[in-house]
Amino acid sequence: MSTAPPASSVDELCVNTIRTLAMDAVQKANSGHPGTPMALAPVAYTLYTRVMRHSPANAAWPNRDRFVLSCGHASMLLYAMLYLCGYGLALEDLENFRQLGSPCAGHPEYGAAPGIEATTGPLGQGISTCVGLALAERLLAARFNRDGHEIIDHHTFAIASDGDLEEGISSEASSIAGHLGLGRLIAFYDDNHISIEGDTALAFSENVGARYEAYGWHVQHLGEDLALDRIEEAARAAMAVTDRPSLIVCRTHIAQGSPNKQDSAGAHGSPLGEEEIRLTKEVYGWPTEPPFYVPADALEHCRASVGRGEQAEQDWNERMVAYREAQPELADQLAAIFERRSPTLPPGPLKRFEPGTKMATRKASQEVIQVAAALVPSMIGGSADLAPSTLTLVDGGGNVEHGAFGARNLHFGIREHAMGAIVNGMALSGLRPYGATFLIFSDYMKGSIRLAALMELPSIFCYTHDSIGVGEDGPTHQPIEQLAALRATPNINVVRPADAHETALAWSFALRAVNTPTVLALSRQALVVLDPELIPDDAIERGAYVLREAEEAPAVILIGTGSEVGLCLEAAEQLAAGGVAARVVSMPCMDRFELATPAERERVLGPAGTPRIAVEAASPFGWDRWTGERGAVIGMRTFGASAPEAAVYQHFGITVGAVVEQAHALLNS
Ligand SMILES: Cc1ncc(C[n+]2csc(CCOP(=O)(O)OP(=O)(O)O)c2C)c(N)n1
Ligand SMILES: [Mg+2]
Repeated sequence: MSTAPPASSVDELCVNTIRTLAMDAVQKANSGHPGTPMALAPVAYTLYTRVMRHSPANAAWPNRDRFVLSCGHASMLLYAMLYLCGYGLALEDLENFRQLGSPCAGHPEYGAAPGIEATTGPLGQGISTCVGLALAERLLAARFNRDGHEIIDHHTFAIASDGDLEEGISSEASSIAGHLGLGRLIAFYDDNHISIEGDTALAFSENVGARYEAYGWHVQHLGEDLALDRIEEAARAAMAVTDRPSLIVCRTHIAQGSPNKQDSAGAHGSPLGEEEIRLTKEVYGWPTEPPFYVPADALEHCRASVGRGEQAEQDWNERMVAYREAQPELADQLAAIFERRSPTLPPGPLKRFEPGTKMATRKASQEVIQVAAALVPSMIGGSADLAPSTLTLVDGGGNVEHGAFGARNLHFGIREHAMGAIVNGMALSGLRPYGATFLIFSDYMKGSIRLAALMELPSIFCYTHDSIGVGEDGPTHQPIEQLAALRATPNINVVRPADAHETALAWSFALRAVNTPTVLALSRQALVVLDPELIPDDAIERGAYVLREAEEAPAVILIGTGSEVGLCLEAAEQLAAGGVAARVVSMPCMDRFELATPAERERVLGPAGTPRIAVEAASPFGWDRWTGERGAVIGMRTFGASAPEAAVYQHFGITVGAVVEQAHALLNS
């Protein structure tokens, strides 16, 4: 006779195991969020054990269904699920929740443990990243699936909380997801009426379901009855709707089962307390001791996911064998994407330009994009309604639209914030995505740029109109502090090319990146094209190089980036005419130059004490690091002004004359 309990009680056992693990881990850490995992346990459990195709033994299986816990504060829900399903987390890891070095960090950290699909915590980011994941799935399916060979056909699941859906980024992302009809995106909305300050009625009263219907989503209301069969049915109904994303609204109760904390904001972000845990476990019919109790039956039941996953993966592998036979070239391309292989690109600039002519770096970028797009099929991107200005369209690439996912050019609409998260989701899927707008609007997407850096994704953020050189549009459109802020962020390479060739190298650099996002800062205005022989092939990797050597030992070193490099070159000529030997250093990527050895640094910037002048039409913040004790920085200390470009540069004293004057002042001091 079998001793296994009837199915329903195993389910209950598993759900309560998730709940009690969350309670106990938060209590032990004396920090964290117990209430939301307790309430959402039935949803996550149903997804992981009944609905999703996933392979715990190989969390990176390319055609797995994705799951993202957008409300990252409920991280214990994910950790409990990953542990129970056999993803490689140990119970000990859960016991070390929120401790140094534990894969179970306060919020899910991409890469910390197998099965964490994205870093979440800043509310709204997770579900918006899911739009990128779901879009990538469609883009890949359109490119690689062939009749009889449906090798890409996975779903993207998310759980989003009130905070996720209050945040503007999710509105932007959900709007475009509806517009594009991303039918394989399925989000559960944890409608628990609670956020940190109390009842959500304090600040949130719209009809969320109706809003999502207006976005073009398929919306279901589960109400309060979260019986597992109902959750499963709703998920399957959502999967059956293939032309629209789905929202499943669940009226949950935070800290469900806790006699004194259920439905209270107090259960959001504090341990329940030993006594309340005891009372809650009694309600669940759970042994009050020991903590972190995992019934063998629950573990065994969840671990069956491993075998099911292996089977699903094996079936898919067989399909891949047939696919490879039928489509060997596509199979190779796809493998490169799955493995997130860095594309092989020829050394040097991807395109040659005529030295001495003038060309905006955004214009050079446009020409380079055409070459790069031909070499890197997985390079897919677009702009937030500024393509005629950012010049980021791939010629003949077609527009990605509902039902036209084989195209190349994305149109994000005026949704910078979501564009950042969507680009990140695409990068998570192995594509080489880019998103473009004016540098000033990088502020709108800073949260996503930061997550790209934190997740170590090679997202490309292509920003044009990179300075007061914008001219007439005035201070609202003239970036000042953006470069400094982006450079201050760890693991971002900010590249501001001085001319068309540096721009070509910059794209090549960005596309080859493996675990660092690249920010490109490109000029609106025309800049003189430099002699490519003067620019080393690895100029961006090195970060800075000597572009113009002085005739003799340099008395002063001029350091410029982007549009100000040309200005430094002119100043050096004038100084030379006046008998002052000046070297010009182009520093397209300060972040990379930070990695230079002391010897390389001295080779480029001269020994300590050398007079140096940095010129950048932006905040001088951070430049003194390079100019040193006998240095000066010519930059912007205020917001800009609306006037023709030349007049603005003149007005703010970013001129050849000012550099020459500053050099003399330094040498005479
Ligand atoms: C962008 C952002 N702002 C603020 C926070 C801090 N924060 C964490 S959870 C939360 C709100 C909690 O409400 P809800 O999203 O409904 O989650 P629940 O309490 O229901 O789990 C806030 C404001 C955050 N994580 N991200
Ligand atoms: Mg809530």
